[in-house]
Amino acid sequence: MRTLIVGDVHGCLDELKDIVDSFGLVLGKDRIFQTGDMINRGPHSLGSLEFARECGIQSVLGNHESRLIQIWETPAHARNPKEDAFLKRLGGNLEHIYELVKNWPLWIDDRDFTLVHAGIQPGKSSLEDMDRKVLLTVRTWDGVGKDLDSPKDPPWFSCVKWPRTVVFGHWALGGLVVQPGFRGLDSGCVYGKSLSAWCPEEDRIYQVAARHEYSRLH
Ligand SMILES: [Mn+2]
Repeated sequence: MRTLIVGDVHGCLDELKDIVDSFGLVLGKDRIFQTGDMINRGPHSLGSLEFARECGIQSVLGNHESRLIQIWETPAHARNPKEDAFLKRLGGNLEHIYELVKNWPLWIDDRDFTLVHAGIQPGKSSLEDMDRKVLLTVRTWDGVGKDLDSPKDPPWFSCVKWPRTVVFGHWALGGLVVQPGFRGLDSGCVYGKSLSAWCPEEDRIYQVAARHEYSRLH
């Protein structure tokens, strides 16, 4: 049995298939996880979710899935234009997408790793005590958790001690992170860079090139 944890897919179905192939996933034997943000920005949100279900991929919730859930649960007449635009970008079948992501957990705590979308909260020793917004969106740590993305502050993972390897995504600009105790797997596939994954048993990074620049990094 091997394990593969795949970074932020963002609708890049072809690259998701490529990385599963390059790993040589054995269905029914190997385990496969994903860092969240499976949907949006790229071309195949629903296709990626359906493929993920076929392969038994277990995902944590990303900020994009969390936003979809929040908007979908808002009555249509109460949605603002930004929220409507967000739904439109997902390309239809929204009820189906919603059903597929609504029960994803905020974290998966395994014997060998802790999987979260963005990061874990410095100063807390229990995942239950952490702020949902931090788990879903943190990049940098200002000491209190007010500004979670300031270039003046250090990355959250330089402020954290954790008993297992923390595996996360969400920071395409920061790129792949391979440090003792931390694996950051968002290497910007949807921005035309690459899709990355980590196998804990082999301690090996798998990577496939993006076939296109689907979205602009800003
Ligand atoms: Mn994200």
